[in-house]
Amino acid sequence: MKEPAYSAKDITVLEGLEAVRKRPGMYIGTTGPKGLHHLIYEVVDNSIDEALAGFCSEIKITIAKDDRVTVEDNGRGIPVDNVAKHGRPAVEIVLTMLHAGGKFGGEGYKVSGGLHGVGLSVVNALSKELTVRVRRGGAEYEQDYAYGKPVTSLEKAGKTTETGTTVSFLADDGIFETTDYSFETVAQHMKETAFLMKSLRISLVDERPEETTEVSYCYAGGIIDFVEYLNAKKDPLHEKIIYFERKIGDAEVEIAMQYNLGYTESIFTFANNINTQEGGTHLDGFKTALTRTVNDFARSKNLLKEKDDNLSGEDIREGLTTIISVKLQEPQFEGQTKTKLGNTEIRALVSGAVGEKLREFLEENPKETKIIVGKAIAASQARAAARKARELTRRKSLLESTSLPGKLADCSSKDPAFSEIYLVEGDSAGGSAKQARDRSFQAILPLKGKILNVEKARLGKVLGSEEIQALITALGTNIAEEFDLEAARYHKIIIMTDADVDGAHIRTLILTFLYRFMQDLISAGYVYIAQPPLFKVSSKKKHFYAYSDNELDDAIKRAGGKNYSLQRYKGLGEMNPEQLWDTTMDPNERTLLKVNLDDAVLADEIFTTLMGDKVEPRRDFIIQHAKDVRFLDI
Ligand code: 0RA
Repeated sequence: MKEPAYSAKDITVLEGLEAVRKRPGMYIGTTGPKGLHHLIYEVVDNSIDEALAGFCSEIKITIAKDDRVTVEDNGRGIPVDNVAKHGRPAVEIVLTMLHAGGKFGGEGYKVSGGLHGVGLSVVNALSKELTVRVRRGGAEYEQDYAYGKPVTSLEKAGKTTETGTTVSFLADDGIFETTDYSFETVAQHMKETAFLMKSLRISLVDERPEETTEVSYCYAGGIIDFVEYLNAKKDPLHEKIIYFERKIGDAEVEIAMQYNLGYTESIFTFANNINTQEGGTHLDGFKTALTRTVNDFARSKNLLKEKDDNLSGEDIREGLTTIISVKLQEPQFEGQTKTKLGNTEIRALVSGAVGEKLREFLEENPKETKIIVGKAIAASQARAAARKARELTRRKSLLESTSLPGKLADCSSKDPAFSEIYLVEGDSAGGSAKQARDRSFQAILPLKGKILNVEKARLGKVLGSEEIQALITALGTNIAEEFDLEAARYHKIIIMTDADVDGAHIRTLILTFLYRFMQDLISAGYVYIAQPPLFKVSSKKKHFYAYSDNELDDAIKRAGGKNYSLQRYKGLGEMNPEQLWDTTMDPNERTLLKVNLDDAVLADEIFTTLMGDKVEPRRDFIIQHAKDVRFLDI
């Protein structure tokens, strides 16, 4: 057992909580669903810090019928003795003073997570009610708060031999747009966290449905299990998952990797358990060292001849699934969404570890190595062939001197911020859309039915597809390594397909392409899904549209409830241009769903499941989500 070297005096206090209620966005980013979920993660992060310090092995989260969330851990318990400077118990300081807590006091935690690191006090400030229970030193203590302020003093509630902390809170519905937690979202986040925290058990109980739902995650293999899970729906190229770790001072890195038969690269990076979606120094260090190590090794073993070019990074990462997890004392988060790791010392830590340990692995596992290098060489040859093909088409297009695809009906605005493009299924709907649009800012690109499934094809074939070429030139950004967000010709890319199964399939194909080759377009929030109506209810001269089965009753009511006629739209083609404009394209009337990638791991899983070549998982997934047709769009 480690000696607790921490007491109330270590807790430093910075400022009060009024500011949080006045400007919640400053502290949790948003008061939408994302901010709401952040409350749970913030509380859990405190328990995780306790686990990182080596004192907590279990965390249990419960969502009650009234949306009250309880997070319980078996750590040391928040200290309850008085803080001299304030004459109040430490736990009260932690819950009422902004930035109070071990994280900022120097000693205390080794590593701290939390995207914003704002802590329990912010959760308290944004809760109508909050109760904290501490089990420590033989007793259980309890204190209640409302809107961040104590309503009772810390009281002894009984004896116990256990230790730990329980925080229950009821998010303030006067501040949050919604207090409806998504079980799936929380569960996915907790699963990922459990992978990153070897052997920590995280359970989630949802008491809201008629029948209580419970999931529990605990992975003895940590990120090795994570990679196994990510590759479960793919075909691994080698059995053994490559794993290594390295510590230097307070910083540590862990890497697990395994190749699969596919062509996509799935590398997920984390810093203090936070998914660094924008990458950063850990990812850079990994990529550089991977490319160098594999090339050096391949040459030293004569797998690459002297005259051969080096294998490119992209070639070497084809079909590679990797988790990189770093934990460090003072993470610097940069970038647009503050998910890019900036600490420069991490680059060398990671590249050093990869250089040394991967080389060792390659030396010691000739069978695996042969497969890995063979795969990279195959990728390189395919890429060379594709390049030749592309050069040919490029020359052709120079001769023709038309840079934009012929079937694009462009808009007159040249300002991307005000321009939108509709990607429309089929020529006939494309025709209606062209008539319906406001050409000053709306462009239309009709796409022929089912575009190529890029999940199952190599880059060369992808680029050979006419539809995809049209899409790339129209959007203007180029793809993959050459992708440039600044060059985007439109800041709204709207996928408009029929509201049926085929439409959903085509939408997924387009999304898969954007996800694999233009991911930043989605991260930037440029990609949307149009919502054409499913029904038209008409009475006398008025029309009412319904966009879901649920809305239909409402539309009928609004139409007077009697003497109405009902039309069910099977496709965009059944609407005349005016109707299409009114319901789906008019910025004042339409609803667009923004596609987001909040959870990169989940997104990867969805695309693999839906578009990969294993039938079984796809069927399971579709059955599981049958009622939830919008799962991609949340
Ligand atoms: C400050 C100091 C110590 C532990 C904690 C805070 C702590 C906070 C939370 C929040 C949720 N669960 C928690 N568990 C612990 C160190 C206490 C010691 O030295 O014994």
